[in-house]
Amino acid sequence: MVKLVLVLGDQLSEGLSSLQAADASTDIVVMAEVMGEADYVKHHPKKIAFLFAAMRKFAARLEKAGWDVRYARLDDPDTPASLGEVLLQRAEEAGTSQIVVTEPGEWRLIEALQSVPLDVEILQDDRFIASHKMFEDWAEGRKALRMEYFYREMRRKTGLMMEGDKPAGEKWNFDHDNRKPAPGSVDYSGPMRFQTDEVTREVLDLVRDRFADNFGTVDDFWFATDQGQARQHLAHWVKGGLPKFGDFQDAMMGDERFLYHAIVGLYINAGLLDPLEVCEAVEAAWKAGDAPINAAEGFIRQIIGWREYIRGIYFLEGPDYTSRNFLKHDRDLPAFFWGETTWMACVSKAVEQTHDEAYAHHIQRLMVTGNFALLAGIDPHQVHEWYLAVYADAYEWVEAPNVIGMSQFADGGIIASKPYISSGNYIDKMSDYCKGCSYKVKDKTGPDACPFNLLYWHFLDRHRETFKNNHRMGNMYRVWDRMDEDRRATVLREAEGFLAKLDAGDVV
Ligand code: FAD
Ligand code: DLZ
Ligand code: SF4
Repeated sequence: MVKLVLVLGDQLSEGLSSLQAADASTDIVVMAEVMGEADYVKHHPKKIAFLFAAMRKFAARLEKAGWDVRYARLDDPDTPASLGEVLLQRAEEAGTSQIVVTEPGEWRLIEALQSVPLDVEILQDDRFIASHKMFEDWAEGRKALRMEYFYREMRRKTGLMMEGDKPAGEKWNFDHDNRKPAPGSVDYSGPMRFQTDEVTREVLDLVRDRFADNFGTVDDFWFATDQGQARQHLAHWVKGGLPKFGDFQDAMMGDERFLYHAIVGLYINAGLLDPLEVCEAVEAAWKAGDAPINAAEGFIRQIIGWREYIRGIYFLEGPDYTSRNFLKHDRDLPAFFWGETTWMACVSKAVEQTHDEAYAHHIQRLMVTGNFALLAGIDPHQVHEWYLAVYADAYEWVEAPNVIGMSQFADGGIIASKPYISSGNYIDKMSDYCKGCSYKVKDKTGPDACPFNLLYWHFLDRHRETFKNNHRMGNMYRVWDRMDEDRRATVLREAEGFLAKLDAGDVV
């Protein structure tokens, strides 16, 4: 019987397990732009445009390679609303009930496909280095699932930056060298920007027309939309950005949205770049003496360490992960996350850049917007839906553990051994935001006090019972307890005042 191979929007890889399991001379590839995937959260228009353009180009490439591809476009009135309905429609047309698909990256979609009344075979996604089994075996019996130990296994498994069974440079981790504050200027021109081609232009018109109300814009669209372009971008970054990637990985600058970051997450996650090919390019640059060891190791750790570990946690923890709320936070996401005015320059800059680019780098996500949401006690599910919607690289398998786990501590400490919180001091040290802010980062109390300063202590105080025995937080509590009582009362009162304004919808 003919098989239908369902290829999802983030499965644009020729080596995909479902394609390998099918026969180009008899089987049929099904791809579809459907409203059900495009609006279950209000994705950023650039993310939708990127995926649709890349899907259309990938479909054309498969056709060129001899596949019979049945591609449904969003603007075709016959296109159903969900992928399940598309499968039923195509199965009837082809007179088959056999479906093969590589495992989707979201429980929601896995469950939806499992409930389609056809013979749906779900294959492992072997574009990842660690299979579910490997991660489960590694996790089995461990008290704490710390990324660092998993990462070492991945170094051994891939052989990346290994000298025999020892890590290159005699250290597994060069993070110590990777914490420099914002540089005076950036000597890298940023990600490679591509002219829009005909396919992309058509998609941009469609997205402008159908997703006009979503947060974000398609203006100045520059993403790569096929494998060839993504590879050109990678080579450009390895040459210009990688050498200083490590040094300034944690830095933030108002006028430098990309600094030395790779901007490869969206391409890898959609399947246009293979994670190992990216790491091998970085390793080769280091071996050739074109990039220092702290940059190469730091980057490879993000991909074979963090990325794989995060995925392992998502599938290990199961479908209820996104509804966890360990700290019982229940405040609504403030309107300034959707672009309304805030006087906090750091948040305003991070949100503005997210609106324009569907991108913010790791420290902006973790220590600005994520830090604020955690300190202010925002409902983690709302935070999760925001991150899933607004970033071009966001799919639940990777977004949820980063948000629910790493950023909001809503999983109770599976990923993070302590909450990632900071006062304004950290943001001031790592960025140039504070000098243009209406608040004063040096003010700990008073009308101009930086809200991060007030909320930091408020968070620690209100969660004392939960964290007082966390040995990594002992110092924070000692500093708080040493403050004089009046001052502590003032901080808490002013923090409450700030939160009350937030709840009232006042501009803060
Ligand atoms: P670079 O900074 O150049 O890093 C290189 C690559 O390493 C990334 O492209 C990515 O593939 C990988 N990587 C680094 N850190 C992580 C991580 N923690 N988890 C997974 N991969 C990692 N990443 C996503 O791909 N999708 C998301 O939806 C996402 N949401 C996040 C939400 C929060 C709150 C936080 C703190 C992090 C999130 N990340 C997410 C991780 C990280 O911020 C992005 O991968 C990175 O910013 C993408 O930009 P880049 O390609 O320029 O990465
Ligand atoms: C994110 C996304 C969007 C916006 N649209 C589509 C689509 O129309 N068709 C499709 O096959 N996939 C889309 N995707 C990606 C899926 O949502 C993705 O496969 C799941 O989130 C699992 O990672
Ligand atoms: Fe952000 Fe506070 Fe600095 Fe303003 S002063 S930019 S709110 S950290």
